[in-house]
Amino acid sequence: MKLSFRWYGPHDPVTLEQIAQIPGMRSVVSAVYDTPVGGVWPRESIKALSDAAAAHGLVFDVVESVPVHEEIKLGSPEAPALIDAYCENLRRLGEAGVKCVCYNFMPVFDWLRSDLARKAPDGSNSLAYDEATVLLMNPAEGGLSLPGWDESYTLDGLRALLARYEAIGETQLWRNLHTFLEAVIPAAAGAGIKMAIHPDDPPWGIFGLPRIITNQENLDKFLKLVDMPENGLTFCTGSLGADPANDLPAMIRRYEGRIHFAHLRNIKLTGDRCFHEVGHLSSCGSLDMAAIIRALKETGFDGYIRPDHGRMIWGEQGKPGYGLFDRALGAAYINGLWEATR
Ligand code: DNO
Repeated sequence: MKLSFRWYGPHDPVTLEQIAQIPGMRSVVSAVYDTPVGGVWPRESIKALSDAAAAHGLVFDVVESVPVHEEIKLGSPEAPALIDAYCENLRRLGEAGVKCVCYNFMPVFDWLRSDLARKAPDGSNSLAYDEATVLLMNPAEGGLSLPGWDESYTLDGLRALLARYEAIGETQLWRNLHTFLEAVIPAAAGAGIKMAIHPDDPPWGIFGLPRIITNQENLDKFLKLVDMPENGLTFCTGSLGADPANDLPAMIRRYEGRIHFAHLRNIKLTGDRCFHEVGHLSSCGSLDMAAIIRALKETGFDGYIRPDHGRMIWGEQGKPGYGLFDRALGAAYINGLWEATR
């Protein structure tokens, strides 16, 4: 496996020097953040990321994310040109040595939480999700704004978008995903890139919006849409693990060869559709991290792993989920489990 770490670019309070000091660290996971969604990334911006990583002995070979424009998910007349632009990004990234691209196909919102800083008794805080609280918020009335989302929506724009999705049920979303994959997967293969779709987080529909990358049945269906190794998964344990019906080690075995990127983190399930994020250690939460690593090891996984969201500990302030300290502890724990299953 190749150990990696997400870095939000030169404005990230976590520096590449700090990342490079984590034992076993190899790859930087990043993206070009100043091109609007749907645009083509300038070659110089891609090169700047590679150069910055190389200056710290790291490799920039994983992108998270090349975002998918809403018009593609909606399958509108603008979709074909936007898909062409997406493919052009893949060609440019391939030329720059990128091997894996993570993306998602969640309508309107990316990951969703009800609390970005839930306090734990030990003084740390972490991201939390409580469906009852989430359902009290009404996005069409400006009742909610969370990071991780496209913050460029105006309230009117958001309302209009939500209304357009009312006509798009799951069946149409699957069709639009299929159209996207039929163009993008061959382009990725030609560019030497493996595509890794990120599961929906949490893995169920919300606010009436369809969500389809959620469980084994749907992942089976997804992988068959374009049955090529380049059409693969980001196996995010925290996302898929929020549904206790998902047997994570069994799914890892089932998808041998199709998992290109693993996001490892632990969550504590405290009720139906209610959970909070915890330290990576198995005993801190509801997921058996050792069994997850063992399944990856036994299926010959040689893709990228990154510690995922961490808590805020030791007084660190920063981007929720993406501080240095707890993610570095997560990386050390992953290294330990990996070494122990040698
Ligand atoms: C959250 C991340 C997601 C992920 C995207 C991939 O922290 O795991 O935002 O990057 O869904 O497209």
